[in-house]
Amino acid sequence: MAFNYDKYLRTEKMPTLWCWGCGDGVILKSFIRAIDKLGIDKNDMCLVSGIGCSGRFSSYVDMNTVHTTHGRTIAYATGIKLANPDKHVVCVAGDGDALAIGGNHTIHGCRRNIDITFIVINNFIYGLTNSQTSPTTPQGMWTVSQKAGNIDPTFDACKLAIASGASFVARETVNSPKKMEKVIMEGIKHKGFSFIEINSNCHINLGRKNKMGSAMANLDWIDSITVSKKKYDTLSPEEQMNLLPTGILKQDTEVAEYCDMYKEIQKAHQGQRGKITQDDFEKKI
Ligand SMILES: Cc1ncc(C[n+]2csc(CCOP(=O)(O)OP(=O)(O)O)c2C)c(N)n1
Ligand code: SF4
Ligand SMILES: [Mg+2]
Repeated sequence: MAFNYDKYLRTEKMPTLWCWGCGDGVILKSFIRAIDKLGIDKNDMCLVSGIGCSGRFSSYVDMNTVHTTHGRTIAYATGIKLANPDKHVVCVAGDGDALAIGGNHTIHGCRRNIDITFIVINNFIYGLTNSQTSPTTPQGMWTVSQKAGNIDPTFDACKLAIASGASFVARETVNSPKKMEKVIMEGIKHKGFSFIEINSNCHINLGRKNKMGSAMANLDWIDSITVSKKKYDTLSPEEQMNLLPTGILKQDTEVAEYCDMYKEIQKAHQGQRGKITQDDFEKKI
C-alpha cells in the first residue's frame, strides 16, 4: 500500500510554494517517513523553523509548529524543550539561517547538548532572497552579492558542530532519501543535540547562474562533492579537500543532556526555595 503522507501534512497548504524539483520537498518526505517509522504521535512533536525557503517546512507539516524569526530557531526550541522535556523538538533551518545570522545560536545549542534535532538544509545559497552568498557557498561561484565569484572560504558546518560539542553529527544529501530518513531517525532517537546537515539543491537561485540550472544538474554536482565517511577516511588530505563526508560523523551517548542537568539542579535546590528574598538580590547587585 502506498505510504500515506497526508496524515502528516496540512493538505490545505498544498501545493507547496517551493519551486518544482526543489530538494526541500524530498527532505519533507524523508522527515515524515522517519516520524512514521519511529511511531511518534505527531502531537508529541514540535517543529520549529526559521526564515527562508527551508523555513516553510513548518507551514506544511501537520503537528505543533512554530515559524520563528531568521536565525533564532534554537532559542525558541530551547524554551519549548525546557518547558516540555518529554516532547520531541525538531528545528529546520537553512544554511544562511543556521550558519550566518544564527551561527552563534548554533554554536551554543551544540555546546549545551540540549535534546533538540537540528536539521540544516544546506543548499549553499540564500534561496528565498534570490542568491546572496551564504557561509557554505563554494569559492568561485556566482552569487548576486559577489557577481565576480565568491571569494569567501567555504565553511564546513559539521566540523563546526563537532567542535562546538554536539553529541550527534551527521550529513546526508537529497540524492539519498532513504539514508536521509535513517539519519533523521537516528538523530531524533539520540538523547542530546543532534546536528544533521542535508545537502540540497537550489537549481533556481544557485544553479541557474552556475551552470546547473536543472534540478538534475544541481544534484549531480552535490554527488560530485560528497562521499561516504567510510571512503572519505581512506583518502589523503589532498584528496579530502573540497569533499564533504556523509553518514554519521559523531555519536556520543555519554555526554550529559541539558534538560536532565536542569532537572538535577532543580531537585538539588528544592526546599531552599523562598530562602532567597528580593533583599538578597538587591544586596548582591
Ligand atoms: C533579521 C532578518 N534578516 C534578514 C532577513 C532576510 N532573509 C530572509 S531568508 C534569508 C536567507 C535565506 O537563506 P537560507 O537560510 O540559506 O534559507 P533558504 O532560503 O536557502 O532555504 C534572508 C537573508 C530576514 N527575514 N530577517
Ligand atoms: S528558490 Fe531554491 S530553495 Fe527556494 S524553493 Fe526554489 S529551488 Fe527551492
Ligand atoms: Mg540556503
